[in-house]
Amino acid sequence: MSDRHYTLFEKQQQARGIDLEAVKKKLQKLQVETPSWGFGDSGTRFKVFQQEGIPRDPFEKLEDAAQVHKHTGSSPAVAIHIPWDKVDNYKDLKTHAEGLGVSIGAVNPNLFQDDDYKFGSLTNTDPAIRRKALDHLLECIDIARKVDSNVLSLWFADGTNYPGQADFRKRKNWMLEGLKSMYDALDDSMRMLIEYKFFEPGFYHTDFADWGMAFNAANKLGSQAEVLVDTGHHPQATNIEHIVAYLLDEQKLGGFHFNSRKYADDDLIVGAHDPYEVFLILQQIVQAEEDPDPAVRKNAENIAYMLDQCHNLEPKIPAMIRSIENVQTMYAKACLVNLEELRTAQEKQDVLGAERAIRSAFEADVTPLLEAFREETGASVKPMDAYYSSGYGEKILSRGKGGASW
Ligand code: PSV
Ligand code: MN
Ligand code: MN
Repeated sequence: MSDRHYTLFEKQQQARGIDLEAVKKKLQKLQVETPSWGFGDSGTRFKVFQQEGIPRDPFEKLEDAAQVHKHTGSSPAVAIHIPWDKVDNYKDLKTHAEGLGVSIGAVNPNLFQDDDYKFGSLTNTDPAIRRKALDHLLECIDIARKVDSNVLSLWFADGTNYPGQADFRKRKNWMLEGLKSMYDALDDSMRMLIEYKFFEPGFYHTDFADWGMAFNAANKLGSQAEVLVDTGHHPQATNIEHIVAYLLDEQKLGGFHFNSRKYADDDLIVGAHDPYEVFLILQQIVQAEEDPDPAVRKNAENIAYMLDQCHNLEPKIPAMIRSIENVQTMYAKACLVNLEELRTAQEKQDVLGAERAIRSAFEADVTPLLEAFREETGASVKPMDAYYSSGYGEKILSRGKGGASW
């Protein structure tokens, strides 16, 4: 992209009342964590496809994640999943990450892959299994301390398949009791993010079925508990940006798991199917970043942005690069909304004027801005091309097939 393109774009945006230098500062703060499990082999209920060159252990997963950050400049942390990323010495893992120019982000406990959790983890009728689940959560807090992470990211597969299978209210209370014990063990700097999902693997009910349930639990627990919005975990047509605005206003928006879903929890590349939805979510955040209320601004600035994706067919590293670029692109567009114009239209109840304020930003081509931004910050101007010509993808083929799963 030539300077000429950027200069022209800057002029056009100035004419709309947008200062691109301010947008670049905002882009600099947007950091999106990649999931370690997104670099491993993955598949569907029907088959896990093995790709060549998949990392064989958590150390190699970090190496691949570091490539994403090297080219995008915007994904400096990697979420880990325990026990998928279990190692003998977590300090070694942390040091390895640092040597690669990344850090370890959210620690995700796994309460769904043990036979004991077949009928629930923290919600199990058996107190010994509830205790085992709690012990795992406490172990994850300890791991978070060792890797210097302050985010515990919780997704529960707990749920049922049939009416009458379990007592909803007993489970609700067991869940809260377990979470309370976990909450009490958190360091002051830590926060726990509670994810919700309306179905799967339980198809009749799940114990955190929607944001309201996660929000209620987070409120009962205290200020270190917040809600995590996974974009793939809603029924079709849910207005996710409304949920996001609501949580921001309550200062309970902890973070995101970005991905794209067409039908269910598809975990596909974020923005692949509905970039407008991603844009509208991020626009709510940009608006909150400028809110007159400092508490709302503080929440907007402390959001943990993470990807939660599995690339079953496509090569993993470029898919992650594409995902980070997609979030960045939608965020840059969201920053182009003239908030004054939007507010004025809203005040005047000018429906079409307000919609135009939103839509005109979405329709802008932000390529000149992103390329200038990447050049100035030392990232690759064209991250995907740079990765493909780096030779890294060929180099890792020597790992062969049969790497780590998830
Ligand atoms: C399962 O639905 C899931 O995709 C959740 O979104 C979790 O965040 C993720 O797996 C990792 O445990
Ligand atoms: Mn998730
Ligand atoms: Mn999911």
